[in-house]
Amino acid sequence: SSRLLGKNVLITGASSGIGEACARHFAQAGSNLLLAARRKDRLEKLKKDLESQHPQINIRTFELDVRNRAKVQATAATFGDIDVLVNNAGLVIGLEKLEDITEEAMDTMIDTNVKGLVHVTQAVLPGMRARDKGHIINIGSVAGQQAYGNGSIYCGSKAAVASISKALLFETIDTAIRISEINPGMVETEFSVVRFKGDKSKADSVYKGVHPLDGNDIAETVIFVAGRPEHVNIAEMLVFPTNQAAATTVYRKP
Ligand code: NDP
Ligand code: 8X3
Repeated sequence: SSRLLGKNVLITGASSGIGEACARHFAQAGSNLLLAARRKDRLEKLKKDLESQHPQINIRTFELDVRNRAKVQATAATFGDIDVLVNNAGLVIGLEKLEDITEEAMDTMIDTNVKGLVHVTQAVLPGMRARDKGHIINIGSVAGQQAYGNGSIYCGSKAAVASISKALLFETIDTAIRISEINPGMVETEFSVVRFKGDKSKADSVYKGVHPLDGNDIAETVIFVAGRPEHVNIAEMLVFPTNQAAATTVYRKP
């Protein structure tokens, strides 16, 4: 959409999967990019690639762990005006019963998916409010709407994202700021590789017999949501692969 031309778009978790795909799609739309993640080398590679394809846009990269509140605030001070924030950084660790989840895994999920999203939002929203302009797009999950066994903390973290998104609708009701939540179902990214700590065959088995979404499928919805006219806010979206009906209900071709 030409509405995205020249917009300054901050994407967290831009080094892989959905975030990387969003970077590619916003670049295609002529937006300037602020790309954040822990793996700076990946971001640099992506920046080089996108700059060669879209020489007119401005791309900056930020090595940023969203869990680090002080670093988020210090880094955000250098951002300038953000038009669109895509809160995408997130992860799941393991697939275990609640009583078997380690404190480290619990902290990693909550600190990243919930507190990290809040840190970045707190760093960016005041500027949007001052300019009465801006759009925050949170990547939630079907897991935030439907809990499943062995997913308690992850599902809870995404339910928190849903609640935070909804609360923000109220808190920005008298402004031109838009708050959107996109809830993907099964997307094949590095998500399952991270979940199973690098066990690629375990990760592959998640997608066996189904045609999952890929990062581009979600990036297309993000671009659609971001590209609506200013008086239109897509507050919520649930996006499944065709053969998915619920968080853990997918049809697998035998
Ligand atoms: P990937 O693992 O491919 O990407 C996750 C991204 O998050 C990476 O760029 C990673 O970058 C970044 N990230 C993780 N931890 C941090 C951190 N502490 N600080 C900054 N960045 C971080 O998975 P997806 O693309 O699938 O995940 C993106 C979002 O989509 C997540 O919020 C996930 O929960 C959500 N989602 C995914 C679904 C799926 O089936 N794949 C379904 C529904 C929602 P780096 O490691 O370089 O920091
Ligand atoms: C990711 C989808 O079902 O693996 O949010 O939790 S699921």
